[in-house]
Amino acid sequence: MRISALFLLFAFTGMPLLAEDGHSLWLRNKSTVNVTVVCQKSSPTLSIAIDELKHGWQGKDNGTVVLLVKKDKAISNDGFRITADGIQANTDLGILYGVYELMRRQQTGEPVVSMVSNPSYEVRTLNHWDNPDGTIERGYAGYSIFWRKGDDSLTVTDADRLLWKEYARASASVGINGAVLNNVNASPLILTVDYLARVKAIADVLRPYGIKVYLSVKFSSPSQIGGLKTSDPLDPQVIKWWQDKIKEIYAAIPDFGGFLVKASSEGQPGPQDYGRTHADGANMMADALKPFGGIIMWRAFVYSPNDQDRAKQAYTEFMPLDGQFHDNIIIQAKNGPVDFQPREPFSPLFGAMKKTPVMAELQITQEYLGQSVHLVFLAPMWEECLKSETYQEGPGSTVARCTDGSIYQQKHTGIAGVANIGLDRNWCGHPFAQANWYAFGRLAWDNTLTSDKIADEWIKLTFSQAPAGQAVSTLYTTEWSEQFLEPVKEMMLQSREAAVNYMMPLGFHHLFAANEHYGPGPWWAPRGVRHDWTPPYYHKADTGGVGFDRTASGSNAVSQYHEPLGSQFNDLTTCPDRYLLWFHRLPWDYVMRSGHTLWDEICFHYDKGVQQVRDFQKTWDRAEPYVDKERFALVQRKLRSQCANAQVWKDACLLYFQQFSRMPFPYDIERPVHELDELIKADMRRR
Ligand code: GCW
Repeated sequence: MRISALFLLFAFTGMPLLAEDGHSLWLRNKSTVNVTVVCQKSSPTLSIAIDELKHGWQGKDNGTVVLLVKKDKAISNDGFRITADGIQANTDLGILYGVYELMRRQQTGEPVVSMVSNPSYEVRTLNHWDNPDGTIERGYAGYSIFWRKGDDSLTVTDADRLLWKEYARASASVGINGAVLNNVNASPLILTVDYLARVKAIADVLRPYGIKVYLSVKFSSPSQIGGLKTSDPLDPQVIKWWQDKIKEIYAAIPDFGGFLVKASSEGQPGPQDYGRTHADGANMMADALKPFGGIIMWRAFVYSPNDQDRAKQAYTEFMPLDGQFHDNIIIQAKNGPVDFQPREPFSPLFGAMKKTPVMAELQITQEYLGQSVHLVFLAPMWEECLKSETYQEGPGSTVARCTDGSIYQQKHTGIAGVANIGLDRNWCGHPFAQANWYAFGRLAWDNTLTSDKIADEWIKLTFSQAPAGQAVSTLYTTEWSEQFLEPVKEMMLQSREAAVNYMMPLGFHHLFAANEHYGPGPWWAPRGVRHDWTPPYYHKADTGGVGFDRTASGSNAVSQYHEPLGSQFNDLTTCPDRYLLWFHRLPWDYVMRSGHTLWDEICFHYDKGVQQVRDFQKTWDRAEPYVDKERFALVQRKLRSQCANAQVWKDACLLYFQQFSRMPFPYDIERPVHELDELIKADMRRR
């Protein structure tokens, strides 16, 4: 069977499948189909657009494309229009985006029709949590592409420039237009002369691709590197220090984007150290950036080990400040109220801050979703968040519409993704993790896209290659679709729910082993450790039951959601199962809508999660004839590890919780294969 399929493919394409290290991402198709490009203007960005067309054109042989930069009111910002003749846009960058759209349509076999496309958000930015020494916080694909260790770490080489260019191209091809070059846990070093010289070099390479650079800054920089006694945002010398620093940056990088700030959060310095508010701190920096057109993205990821439910704290702290932020500030809030868990309800700040733009921060790097080992396609998670109904301005007030300017008058709109990119040859560690970079860009451009469409595009672009002189879309035969595209797409679309099932179903959250956030650690709660950093704080399991009571009689986090949502979450009969233990604490024998007890339902979910990964293994094995050897083998290996880890998750959680439920496993689930003691010991040994 395998041999004949391989033979068929060989016979069909007329060439063997090529060796593939994954470096070309979704940009693999090169063409020898001729095209004439007519463009009256010239610029570095337009040269890229022309070059892309010449090398990737998959339309009619000897076709002609006209690129026209011309004002058109229907086109906004970076948008474009595809016409029968070619592409029209207000800006050169709009043309480049139009070229990528046109080519994506050709390469995926989607009809090229007349259309206008405008991005959902103005700022579509990657946040790199890269440190000046080249390490990456929560990075699982090697060291930083921007920074490195060593004496000559700041020397810019041709190899650096090439890599940055490839990165910029890939990002631009999906519409990303910003890059925050360093970790939000920022080193003050980044604002020193030598580092700024490298920032300028990066900006110069990224510029023609329309990618603006931004920096994360440490709030205490004036006292740490400026020789000042304080970093109080209301101190005139501090204000002057920031103004001078910003002037210095813009002298080198005239289109610098602005700052991303993590302040008064997880031990980072901030305005609260000086008795000032987030608004005082953000406004001071924003005012200094304003004359240059820069913006501040101020993070709302704040919580302290106090008596208030962690899930409530960002809202409690930021809502009273609504209306106080200057107009070049966007509040950047993680998708959920806690911290990038496999599943969270949306952050109640979306839509609630009506006088302040709020942007979603999504995490592309899979800190809590199996890192670069598990195959987890994240578009369904982001789609779930973006399409969540907030009811803030009546039905239809989805998170997407509350953040993209459709509902509120906002001077700026944005969306951020914490990047999963490193020096690994395939950029993201796992071939399928590339799909998450791709998906982030596509959703940032169009927040109404479905995960299904994004997966479809990505698979076609990533796993098929046009034979010389032939359009790639001719490869998409019924056989290819049925045997490869559809099953692999199905696997991707199910993968996030599978991870939720084997890690944290039914509203469980933060059951992770400490620090590394990969394996399970529901037991982990040593004395002296902040309670809000331990899993028992979140699951609260004992013989009486399990779950976090966030109802009106508990922490009342439900009250932060607009009606009717607050009541829906509060009421057991209307709270969706997927958020059950997020909002409710229930006895183990509580009878679910399904008729099962809560305990049985928990068992079924964990069991199902493992089964799903086993099915992914089979799906992938069947895909072998359609994939190059290298990527096939790598994904196969990773699925094996994912499966082993899913089994560990299931066994650890079920055996741990069984100590409290004191109920047997339902007979129709597979039994655990590990001992709880063994798993706990192994977890402790890793610390
Ligand atoms: O999820 C937590 C991570 C930290 C991260 C922090 C944040 C950059 O474990 O590594 O720090 O969130 O988002 O600030």
